[in-house]
Amino acid sequence: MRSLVMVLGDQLSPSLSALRGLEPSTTRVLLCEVDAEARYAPHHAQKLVVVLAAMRHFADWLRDRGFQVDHVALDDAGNSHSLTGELERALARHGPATLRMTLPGEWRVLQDFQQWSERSGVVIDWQPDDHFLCSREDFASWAQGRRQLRMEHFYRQMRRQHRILMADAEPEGGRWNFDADNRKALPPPLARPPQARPMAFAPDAVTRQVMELVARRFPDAFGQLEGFDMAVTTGNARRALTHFVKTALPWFGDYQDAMAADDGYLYHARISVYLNLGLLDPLECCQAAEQAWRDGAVPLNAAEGFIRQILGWREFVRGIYWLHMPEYARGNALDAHLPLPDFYWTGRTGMRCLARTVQDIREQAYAHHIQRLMVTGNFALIAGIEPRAVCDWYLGVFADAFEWVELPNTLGMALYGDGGVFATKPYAASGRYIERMSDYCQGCRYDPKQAEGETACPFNYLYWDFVARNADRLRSNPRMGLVLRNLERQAPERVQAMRAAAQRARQHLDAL
Ligand code: DLZ
Ligand code: SF4
Repeated sequence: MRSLVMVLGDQLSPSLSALRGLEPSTTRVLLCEVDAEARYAPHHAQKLVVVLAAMRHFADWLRDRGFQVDHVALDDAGNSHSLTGELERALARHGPATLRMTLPGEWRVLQDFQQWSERSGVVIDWQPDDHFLCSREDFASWAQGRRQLRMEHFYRQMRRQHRILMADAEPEGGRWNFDADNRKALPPPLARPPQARPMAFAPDAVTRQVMELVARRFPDAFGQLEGFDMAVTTGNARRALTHFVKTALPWFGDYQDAMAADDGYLYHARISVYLNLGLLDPLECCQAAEQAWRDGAVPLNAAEGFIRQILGWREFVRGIYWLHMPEYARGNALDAHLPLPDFYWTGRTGMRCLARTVQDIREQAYAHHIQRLMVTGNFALIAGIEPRAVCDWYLGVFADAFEWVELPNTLGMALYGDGGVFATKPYAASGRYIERMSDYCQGCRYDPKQAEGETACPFNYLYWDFVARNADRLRSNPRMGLVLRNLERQAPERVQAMRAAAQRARQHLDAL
């Protein structure tokens, strides 16, 4: 046997760089299920299932193509339960001439392998991480010399470079970004376009076995295991993409920022988990949306909005992550120190927006970006929860969360913990935003129009307390000028009352 290739749990691509050009019959591929990866974050039971089931299917796919495969299962006797421990055991078993890997997505994992390589003297032939369209090096050169890194500028370059939604040198439709069209409030149920749930897949035999394993080995894992319906193969992930383009993409743009108490998906795709595991390729997703627009099946604001998430945001957050790690993870620019309330796990709170969102997450290991940014993220920001605790939660509870995407989005965008590397201002909002964009407030114990008194919406007084608490820090930011002036225009007694309510609430967040 000539080559050993180690494939990690989020590298499950048929076109993986580490496998390219190798002769299957003389290549052994190592995949291993280990406790260290299952336990480094408080993973949702369904996240464990999707990763492990997709790994097992990928091992079968490789065998069918003639590769020799070592798949180490969680229950295997002798499993050392760490990635480098399993690599060492495989090297001892096979003594290969070369060892190849695709660069990992997470800094922590790369660090472990590099330290192991130095200690052991074994050279790893690293291949580029081709789950992304922009390499780390290309992002670093784009970023060099720029004072502020703006997604919009990066995105335009990516559109040009990959020729997506372009009419020669100009963007299709004459604009790069149709975001202004993509903030429609949610219509009442009967006036909504037809419900378009992501394609659901009944667990196959491999997945059912993994579900049984997860139930047995991780009985205390967060979230509900029943109801698991994600794709675990590239074939099914592609079916889910096609289904999304047909059934939901036409409305994805319009209602991208809307939230519904009875529908945790609305017109979102739920393909992020497939992309991040390597089951789908980012370019094929962008091309599918572009083709649907060229065929006249979806409006341009929908196709562009969807493409921007993948070609723009996804690549940009990953670029920021590698540019700033490891210091990035320690950011706490707003000096926030409260512990994470228990209701982030239990959903037990009178705040209906939060209770419903946590319920969605418990049931499906998913919430869409506005729930993540403006409900769970916004609350943590304005209440002043410690970024580390919030980041651990985000990393665990969402099936699509890996640190390269989770950290910039949570610490940077939602919590402003990086002091403005990622976002131009804190994404803080009062209950009025949630009221406008959702139907959560109907039937909530609190009143989104009140900022004082027994039934005042906590988002309102926490928001004004957040602005007042951080006024000195935010004064130098021109984008905060209007908000600070609005604070100063309010009667001092009203501000005082809201701040007192916020202080009381912040001592007992779980009582809300
Ligand atoms: C997330 C995850 C889990 C739960 N389990 C495994 C595993 O058992 N084996 C493995 O190779 N990878 C797993 N992963 C994904 C890794 O954590 C992932 O490769 C790193 O996060 C690098 O991005
Ligand atoms: Fe959330 Fe406030 Fe609306 Fe209740 S009233 S659902 S707490 S925003």
